[in-house]
Amino acid sequence: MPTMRNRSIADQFIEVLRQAGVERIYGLVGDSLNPIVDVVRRTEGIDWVHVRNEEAAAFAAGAEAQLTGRLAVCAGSCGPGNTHLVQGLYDAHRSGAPVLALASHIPSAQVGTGFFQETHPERLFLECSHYCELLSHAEQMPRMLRIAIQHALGRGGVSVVVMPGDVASHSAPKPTGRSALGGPRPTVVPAAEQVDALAGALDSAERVTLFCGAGVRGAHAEVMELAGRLQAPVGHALGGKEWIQFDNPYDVGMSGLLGYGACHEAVHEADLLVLLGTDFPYDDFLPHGRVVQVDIDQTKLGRRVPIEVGVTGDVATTIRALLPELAQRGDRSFLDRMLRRHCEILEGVVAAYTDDVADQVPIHPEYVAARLDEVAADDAIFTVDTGMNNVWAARYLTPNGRRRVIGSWRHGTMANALPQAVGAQAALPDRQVISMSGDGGLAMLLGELLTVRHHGLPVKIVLFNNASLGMVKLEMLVAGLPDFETDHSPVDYSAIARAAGIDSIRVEEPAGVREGLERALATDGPALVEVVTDPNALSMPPAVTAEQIKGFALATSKIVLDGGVGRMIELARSNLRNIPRPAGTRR
Ligand SMILES: Cc1ncc(C[n+]2csc(CCOP(=O)(O)OP(=O)(O)O)c2C)c(N)n1
Repeated sequence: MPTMRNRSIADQFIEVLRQAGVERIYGLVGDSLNPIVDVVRRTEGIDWVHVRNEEAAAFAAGAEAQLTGRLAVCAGSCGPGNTHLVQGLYDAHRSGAPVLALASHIPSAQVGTGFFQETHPERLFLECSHYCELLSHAEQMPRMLRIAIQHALGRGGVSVVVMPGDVASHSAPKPTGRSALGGPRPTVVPAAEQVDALAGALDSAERVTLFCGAGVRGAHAEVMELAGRLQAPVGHALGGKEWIQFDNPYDVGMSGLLGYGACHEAVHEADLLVLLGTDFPYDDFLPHGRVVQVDIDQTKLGRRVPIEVGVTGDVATTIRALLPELAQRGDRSFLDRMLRRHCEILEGVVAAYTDDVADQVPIHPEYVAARLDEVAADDAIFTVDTGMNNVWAARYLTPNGRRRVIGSWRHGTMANALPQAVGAQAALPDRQVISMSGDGGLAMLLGELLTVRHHGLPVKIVLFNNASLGMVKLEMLVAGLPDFETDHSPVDYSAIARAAGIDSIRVEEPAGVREGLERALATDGPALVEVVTDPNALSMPPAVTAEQIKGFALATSKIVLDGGVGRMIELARSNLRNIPRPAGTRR
């Protein structure tokens, strides 16, 4: 270890990160970053995860932060190394993931001269960070780095420290010392008058529906109690699924473009909709009647539709404060109608799905997703590519409170799944990590196969290879456009992965799907299962406008307008069995 006297800013930087519990930095070494990388080389307890594109570094850090709740770090060298970070940082920031990005910079004496590789990182990252500052003077350390860390952890999102390579090599004029971080995020207790107002609104409504987003994390018991008290159906946005769609006798599925089941109806037929911890952006899917909202962040209140009451508070605490003010309702007619409707919808599509697809070639992607759900571990972590995989994950992955499912839900960028799997597996080496990749997504950051192999990360990649940008094909069809430039010539990705040193299987017949997945999941190291899937297996949103149908019909008459909903049907059926039956009546 260097003595106190010759400690550099780079040494100090890494020491502060270690104090904050950081165990790895995702990035690509080079020029201005080298002083930092050299300290990582010499320091116990912190590793360098060598990615092939800095975009992947930011995705990986974002995944680690989302899954662990702790600070995760990525780094890019000056200029192009920085600009590559942008996509992943947008994703991390919009997901509220506490990520620190070290944006290395050109020599400080050259700033403003149009120097080789010059960008202005402190402008570049402004929109995808809570904090983005230039560390141009050694005296700013270690304070500036600690401020950046506090912003990432405290506000939930990205902080960027921009540091010219020469500053990293300076000796540190100040001792590093120690400074405490803020600890876990605080509970936000709602104001009593807001809770009263919410109780008043609920009392005055006959039919209430709860609609849940990612903010219901940790509030499962409370939401169930509230739903039981109000006899209210519970729907969710994609972000809420993993926290609420299990052990849920009130489940009516999901709303939105990828939605299914009776959620849309329950949301629209309620005379009061309760938004719980959701910033669901598709206001077209929200009713314009009476809405109340609970969110930990006041800036989210009323930003999608006008609300009658807004409560700033965390969901569990708010519901606990609310329950004593609510009487138990006896009338379950609305709830039961919605549960029946939900089951009916699922029964309809499941029949279509199970009858056809077990023998269908090319393989129906929903068949793959359903098998994957069956064979994956109870505490598997799924990372899901943007594209049709969003639909398959939303409809087929059965949450249980232990599994995790992350994707680019808010930024909606392609190619997220594999690098997110890298971060998930690096941070949680004992968990089964499954990347649900599209062929477009995989191709976009294909080099990350090499990262997986290089670090021996036992990530399992399930590739839905439909030789098409399937989601865009669907968009074009819905808009009444013939699909154009969406299809690619076929590629054998299993051969590419094999050449990279990854165990690979290519599956072309439905009969091989389950076995292929099981074999891959049983592999010790990384494995890829490439399933050749049907590019025309499309999925329709639950509420389709006449315009959209017209477009769809214009474009093609052969598209299947269904969406099988695998094991969600089991929950729907068992919830139906819970409906109390007056003697002598049939369900
Ligand atoms: C970086 C980026 N470019 C373009 C898009 C628009 N887009 C959304 S989904 C998609 C197609 C994804 O194709 P693929 O990964 O093959 O998955 P599929 O939908 O076929 O399952 C595209 C082009 C995007 N979301 N992100």
